[in-house]
Amino acid sequence: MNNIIKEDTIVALATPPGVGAISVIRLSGPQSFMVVDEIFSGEVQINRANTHTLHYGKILNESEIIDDVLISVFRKPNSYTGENSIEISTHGSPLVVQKIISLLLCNENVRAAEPGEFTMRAFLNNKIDLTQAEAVADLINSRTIISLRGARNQLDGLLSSKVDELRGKLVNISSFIELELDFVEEEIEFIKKNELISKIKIMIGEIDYLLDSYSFGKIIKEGINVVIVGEPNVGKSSILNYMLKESRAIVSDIPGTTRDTIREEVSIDGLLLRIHDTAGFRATGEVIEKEGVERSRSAVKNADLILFVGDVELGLSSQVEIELKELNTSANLLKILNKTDLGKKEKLLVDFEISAKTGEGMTEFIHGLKEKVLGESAYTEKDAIVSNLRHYQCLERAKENLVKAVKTVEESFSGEFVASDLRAAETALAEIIGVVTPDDILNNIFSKFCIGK
Ligand SMILES: Nc1nc2c(ncn2[C@@H]2O[C@H](COP(=O)(O)OP(=O)(O)OP(=O)(O)O)[C@@H](O)[C@H]2O)c(=O)[nH]1
Ligand SMILES: [Mg+2]
Repeated sequence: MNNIIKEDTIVALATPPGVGAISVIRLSGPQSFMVVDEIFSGEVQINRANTHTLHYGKILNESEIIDDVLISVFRKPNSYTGENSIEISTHGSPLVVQKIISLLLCNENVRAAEPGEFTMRAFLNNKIDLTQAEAVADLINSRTIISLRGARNQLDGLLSSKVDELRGKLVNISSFIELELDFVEEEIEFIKKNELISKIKIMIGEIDYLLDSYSFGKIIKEGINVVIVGEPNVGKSSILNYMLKESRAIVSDIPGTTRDTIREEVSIDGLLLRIHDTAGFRATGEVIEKEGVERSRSAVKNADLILFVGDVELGLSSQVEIELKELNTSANLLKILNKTDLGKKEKLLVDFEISAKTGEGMTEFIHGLKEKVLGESAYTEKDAIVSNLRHYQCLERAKENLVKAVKTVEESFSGEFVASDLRAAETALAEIIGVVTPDDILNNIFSKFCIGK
């Protein structure tokens, strides 16, 4: 695909489909200007227009006016894709857009863009590296300010420059080994064994730091699953409603009000929480309630954080505790005592005491929840962090090869083997930024984009 791709001129709607104030149709490729000239009537011929200029005119189907438009001209290499590129701003009507795109597609030099193809071209034309291309998708899909910042930093090259720095160090170490291989007859030692080992170990440490950032990176990018469990009537749904600031789930004093699992999203200081209010685990013979309990169990299995709720009357149910143990979850757990407004009956060991009714203790609880999720993490979204599984796996491979290299040096110091381990580590790092990335991986990455990006 990659060889032909750059010869074609591609077109797609760049704004969301549907009615809006304005829609933008984007073209990229060598024929962009010529193709648009065939259906555009304005004061200037687009093919002669300067880069970064804007032109008013009409799109015509023979003599019929389809719409008045504004055309932005980007000449290569100064465009998003690095190719000649056009953006047509039309009135935001799906019919107008459809008509203009089909007019453009009538031209044999034009075809509809594949998902992510504009960004893929930007990558293939070296406008951005692979981590930056991936950050474009993350940025578009960001749902909270923190995840947006993380994607923005990756787009600005924070991760790329860290990986580049590591590659530089690796090349530097490798060059000593290669030199020794060249002068093997003379038996000249260019680097001491200990020094070599310590240099590689420092690199392993730096890679470990990046690997460790993955859980934080994943949390800020994807958010977490929070599951509320506890006996009937302790106030699980009331807690959900409080956090959402709306009356989402039915609350009543009848035990067993919530029978299904309810899932809602809320952002707390930029951290995305998917909160699941459940039916809990009460023993029941009734078929709908049974299903509800099954759903509670499966929510717990996918939980990152469990809110185990009790109230001042019942305390924390030992039955629920047993259920949670049986489910063997690795999720974090916060124990919460609700309804403190009713007065405490006994002293209980819990993380937070709250009242979903009066709001007492809620600020501390929500703050504590955030602390629990982000932990004592030394990372912030401003650091070079790994939030993408592909990057994580490449780093792991780089590390494995470096560990192997250390072992080789320690055991035999056979130059060829060390060199080959270091090369494998370098390839793994290069794959992150896309210097050497197999086509199927590229296709996989870009196919997840939306069309028009
Ligand atoms: N006094 C007081 N009552 C509360 C508090 N939180 C909830 N309640 C009341 O407790 C009852 C049960 O609340 P829910 O939120 O429906 O409890 P639940 O755990 O979701 O119950 P089920 O869905 O039946 O399992 C309702 O009458 C609520 O008004 C609280 O902090 N203080
Ligand atoms: Mg409920």
